Amino acid sequence: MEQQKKTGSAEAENAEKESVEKEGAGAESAKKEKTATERSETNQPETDAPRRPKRCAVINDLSGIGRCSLTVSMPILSVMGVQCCPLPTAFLSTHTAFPLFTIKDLTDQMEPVMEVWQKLAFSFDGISVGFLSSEKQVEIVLDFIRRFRTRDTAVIIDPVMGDDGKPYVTCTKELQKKIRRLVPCADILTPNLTEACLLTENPWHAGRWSRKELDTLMQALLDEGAGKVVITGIPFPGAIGNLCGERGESPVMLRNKISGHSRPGTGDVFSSIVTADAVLGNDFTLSVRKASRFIRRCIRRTEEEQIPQNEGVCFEEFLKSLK
Ligand code: PXL
Repeated sequence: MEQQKKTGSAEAENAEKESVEKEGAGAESAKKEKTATERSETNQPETDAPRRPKRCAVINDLSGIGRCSLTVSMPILSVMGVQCCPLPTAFLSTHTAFPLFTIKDLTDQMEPVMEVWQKLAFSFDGISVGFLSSEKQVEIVLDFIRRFRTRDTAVIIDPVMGDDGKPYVTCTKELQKKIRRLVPCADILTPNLTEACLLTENPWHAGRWSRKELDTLMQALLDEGAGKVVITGIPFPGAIGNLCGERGESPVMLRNKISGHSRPGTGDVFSSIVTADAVLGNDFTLSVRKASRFIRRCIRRTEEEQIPQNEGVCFEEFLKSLK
């Protein structure tokens, strides 16, 4: 116990030194972002990291109603055996697709929380990023990744920007532009089709997408520096496709039969499963299959129960199947 305490305080001291050094190095932030493959070698994992359950920082909003973001990530990561450490970006009554919502932006809380986590020398096996409510939050996320990423950290970016060809009401043009800066940091990037278009400035259209159009979107995202990419929610007659890509390899289309209408929050369910699997070191393609099958089951049950569209998918009774 005593030994652990000593180790802990030595780590905290080191972390504190590093945070002071970082403050002095203001020019660092102006440098080009490291790509996913240019991992930081300066941040060392905690000495007890191998003995504890895997731990993931989840930077996302907390919406009281609507089954999205943290209310989805927390149970899914937990049931899959990964500790979920929320860094909330905003607190909302209901997600932004409801006709009414309150939103309390939490940008001013994020840096102090990050400081405390670093001073206490916590390390993360995963960093997952979702809904951001201000441009400043993108800078904070970049700083978070710079401080906490080690060679062994999986960084999963879900660029939550819009759906059905339209940006979400809180995602301004400026914020969309800023979120693009996160692409090179992603070991795994999980845009839907709308977000893939917004990130690459390609036009979105309704209906069928040719394989050539999809491969162009995929290549543009890989060229921007993402390690692995899955473009979700690609429409096929009677099915939904997810295009998985990785540098130097031909993209693979995985299709799953449609079980009902798409709903808010399914992207969050998807990215949470992919996040937990990445942190656990599980195969990416298998994880994408697992996530889309899980969502299909949830949508089917949600429709049977006639749950309103905006309330997302009732995943609760199926959580155990992710164990
Ligand atoms: O599921 C994406 C999402 C996350 N968070 C908030 C949202 C949405 C989509 O509408 O409004 C607050």
